[in-house]
Amino acid sequence: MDALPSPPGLTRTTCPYCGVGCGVLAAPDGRVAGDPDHPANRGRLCSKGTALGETLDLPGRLLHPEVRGKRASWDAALDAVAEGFRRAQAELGRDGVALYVSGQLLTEDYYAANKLAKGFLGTGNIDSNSRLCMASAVAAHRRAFGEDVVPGIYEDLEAADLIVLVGSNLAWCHPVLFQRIAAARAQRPSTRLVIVDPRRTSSAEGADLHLAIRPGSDVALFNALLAHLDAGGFRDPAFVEAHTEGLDATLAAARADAADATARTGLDPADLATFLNWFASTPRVVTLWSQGINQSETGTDGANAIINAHLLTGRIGKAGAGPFSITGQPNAMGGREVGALANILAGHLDWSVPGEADLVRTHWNAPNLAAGPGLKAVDLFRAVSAGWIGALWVMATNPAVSMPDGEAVRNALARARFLVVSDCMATTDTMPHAHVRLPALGWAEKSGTVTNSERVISRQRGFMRPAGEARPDWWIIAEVAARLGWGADFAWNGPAAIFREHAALTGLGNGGQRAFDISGLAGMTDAEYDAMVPTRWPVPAAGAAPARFFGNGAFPAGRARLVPVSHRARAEDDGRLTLLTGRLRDQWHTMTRTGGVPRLMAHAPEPVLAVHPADARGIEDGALARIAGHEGASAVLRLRHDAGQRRGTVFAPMHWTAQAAPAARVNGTVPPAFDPVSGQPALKSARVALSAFTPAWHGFLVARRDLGPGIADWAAVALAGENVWRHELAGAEAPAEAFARIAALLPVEGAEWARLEDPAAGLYRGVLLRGGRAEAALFLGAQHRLPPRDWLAGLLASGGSAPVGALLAGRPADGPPPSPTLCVCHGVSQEAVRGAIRGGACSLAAVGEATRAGTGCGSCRPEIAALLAAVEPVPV
Ligand SMILES: Nc1nc2c(c(=O)[nH]1)N[C@H]1C(S)=C(S)[C@@H](COP(=O)(O)OP(=O)(O)OC[C@H]3O[C@@H](n4cnc5c(=O)[nH]c(N)nc54)[C@H](O)[C@@H]3O)O[C@H]1N2
Ligand SMILES: Nc1nc2c(c(=O)[nH]1)N[C@H]1C(S)=C(S)[C@@H](COP(=O)(O)OP(=O)(O)OC[C@H]3O[C@@H](n4cnc5c(=O)[nH]c(N)nc54)[C@H](O)[C@@H]3O)O[C@H]1N2
Ligand code: SF4
Ligand SMILES: [Mo]
Repeated sequence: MDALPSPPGLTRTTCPYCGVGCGVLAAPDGRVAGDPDHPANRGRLCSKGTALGETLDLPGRLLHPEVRGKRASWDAALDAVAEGFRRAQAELGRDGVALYVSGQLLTEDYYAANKLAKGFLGTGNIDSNSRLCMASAVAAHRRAFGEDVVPGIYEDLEAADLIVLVGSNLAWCHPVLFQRIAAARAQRPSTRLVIVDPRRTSSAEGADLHLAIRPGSDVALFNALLAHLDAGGFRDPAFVEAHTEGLDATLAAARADAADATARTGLDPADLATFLNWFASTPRVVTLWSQGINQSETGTDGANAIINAHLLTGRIGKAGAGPFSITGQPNAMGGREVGALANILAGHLDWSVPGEADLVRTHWNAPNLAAGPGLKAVDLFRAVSAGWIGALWVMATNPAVSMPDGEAVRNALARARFLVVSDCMATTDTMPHAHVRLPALGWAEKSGTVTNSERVISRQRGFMRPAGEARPDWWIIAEVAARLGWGADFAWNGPAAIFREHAALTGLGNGGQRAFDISGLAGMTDAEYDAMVPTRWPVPAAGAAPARFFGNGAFPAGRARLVPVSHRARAEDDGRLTLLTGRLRDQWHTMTRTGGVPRLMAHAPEPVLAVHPADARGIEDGALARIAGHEGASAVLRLRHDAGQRRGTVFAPMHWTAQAAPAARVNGTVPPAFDPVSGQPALKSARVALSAFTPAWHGFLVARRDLGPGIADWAAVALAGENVWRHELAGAEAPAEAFARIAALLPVEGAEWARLEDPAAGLYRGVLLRGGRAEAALFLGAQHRLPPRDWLAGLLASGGSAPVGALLAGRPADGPPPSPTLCVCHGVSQEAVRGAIRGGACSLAAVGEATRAGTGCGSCRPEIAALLAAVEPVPV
């Protein structure tokens, strides 16, 4: 690809959220647009990408280093880190220290962290939050191909005649890719889309088939497929013969499962047959999978079951065909490349292959290279808790929220003898436990590379000055290394130098045995690195490389392996429900960035538990409900009846934290069970008991201050507009007492309360007025049904006024009652879209014309499609 000059005044960079890896054009004032020249998105951005400009001056940045709660100079903080690690190793030996890092680091940061841990501290104890995310896919690739390689590219999704999404809510989690698929299907309507997911997600809107599979039974489904493909003569005998091994045992295992496939998967036999026939009869098929597969005790087997079907039919390495593991974080792929997981070495090198550790040792000049793999995430935090790890360094991840067995992990962090946390934000749930806090550059400030799901390496380029004293992660690591005596080995003058060192390693001893080879980039000058265009690996030093891997059966290990896998039934007879956890459209993980953007909060302002009405134990829609799981730990969320939820399952988002809604954190309920092959935690299979949560009062407060979630027994706080916070509340005290107590927390100088009370009905409403304008609104009732909050919040944000009667009613004196925001780009409510449909708008385009909904980033289009299917037009 030729160099793309930056349009004048704009910086070409890459979105820091999901693994689609969209190119972004950023202006110095923080305005962003999709990069029309980036191959991943060709100008598109989703709701989160579109709102990036609103995350740049987030309050709450960590602005300077701190040691034991006190501001410190960089020198003092770095000295403290070095000393802490030195002491821990002196006391506990080499493996008495650990790093826990993240797919949100840039490749250069990630490489530096891994080099410090494995090369110089000499321990394998460096794991990444990718353990929670991609480990099963990595393990499956390695079992099947001998190396962790994603064969396909995004264009395959557009060239396919059948796309199967397994355990992936692409419409919300990889929205731009979903839009590419939608656009391709609009052009070629014969392209079929099948969704395999226990819930009817947004991705299922417009799909040709939704298989609401029993959780954990994907192996049985794909084994049934394999047996069907073989029995029906769809095997590619020449391909299988020449390029694979393991056929007989794999088929035997598959046939054993196939017999009972409908019982095991819980699928309708006709739907199952349709899927098997479509797959069998469509040569160009892509099977894309994500966390519904990976985050399971059988995650690696599930991924191999998918790959088996593609190997048997030779549908791999060809345009429009292949198994496709999609990555979650922006640099999940980069972390695998640099080997920052406890069980792999840098550059796709492996301890278990003779000679490969030597390549790393020599390249790094690191005689103390770790002798073998270290502790994986779950065991790593157990070791911290047990006191075996004397110093832990957490970078760019928030394990206090995102790890399973949340209570135990928080206890481990609290008990850690020496904890260093590098983050951009000052107040994550992990931060309070840190002995040393190190401020890292944020997205708009840092420079380096990331690799997306289709192996395209893109530049992130800083375009803003660092906040406070924030520094690049690689620099922080190199400075600590220098203080430990390894300055010469970490003497980089910038990310380009690190990238060159990393690229060079991938070519060492690589006569084509390792697919991951970017040694052709090792000679880049700083200027070339600065101008680097999106580049797909491999880039060998000599010769050209095709975009897809494994064309004509060229596997790195010679042959690919069909891996025999068998369905393992989950125990489901305990009267409880399976807790599926995952993501919401507009939130990113622990909300440290997206939670600060009101329009991103608007789509789902409070934590909601989706439950099939028949499983709701009589709990009403909109009431609070408790789920109790691992060791009795529980979470309380707002219950929503959702007929699209598979019976026997509930769904809760993973996003809520102690900062926003302490009682709605779900990971306490999730046990630390993991896949035995990959070590990836099973984050989607906790068993929980559902019960009503019946407080004495329910309420909400909208105010110009964040009073924090500590003001009631149950609370969820969300930014609802510029300087307006919405607090959802519930508690055990008498409603009148609660009203008085919370009202007293608000400043009243020059302001007065207008109140409406009906003690007999347990109803207390108040609006704090200053000069005729609402400062705050506090509504309490014995029932969970309360007026909508959006209108009041909007009024506070705009500084507008309204008659007191309307304020106390929580709705405008005239006009329609407010309803939740659906399209965040144009602020269009659900009700407005419903109204347009009732008025005759019968397509996405017509709704867009009538309301503008869906005409911005497009992330809400699947939800509009769902309303189009559900709402009847009113005949005129
Ligand atoms: N909006 C948004 N987008 C994101 C992120 C975010 O935080 N917010 N995070 C990014 C990251 S790091 C990741 S890893 C990806 C994750 O992307 P996805 O994997 O698409 O997201 P999840 O919501 O975790 O889970 C996907 C689906 O798996 C289903 N599922 C659960 N159990 C099973 C099962 O046994 N079988 C099958 N077939 N399906 C099952 C769930 O119902 C859920 O709908 O998203 C990335 N993109
Ligand atoms: N129940 C349940 N739990 C889950 C999941 C699930 O589906 N269900 N999914 C799992 C998955 S797939 C993932 S990926 C994890 C994600 O979980 P986490 O990684 O814990 O979540 P984030 O909120 O993304 O945390 C990233 C942190 O890094 C900081 N940060 C951002 N950029 C930088 C940087 O450049 N440098 C530094 N030093 N810091 C930075 C942010 O401020 C933030 O605090 O959650 C996992 N946990
Ligand atoms: S799909 Fe959205 S979140 Fe993902 S990289 Fe693109 S703009 Fe960013
Ligand atoms: Mo992830």
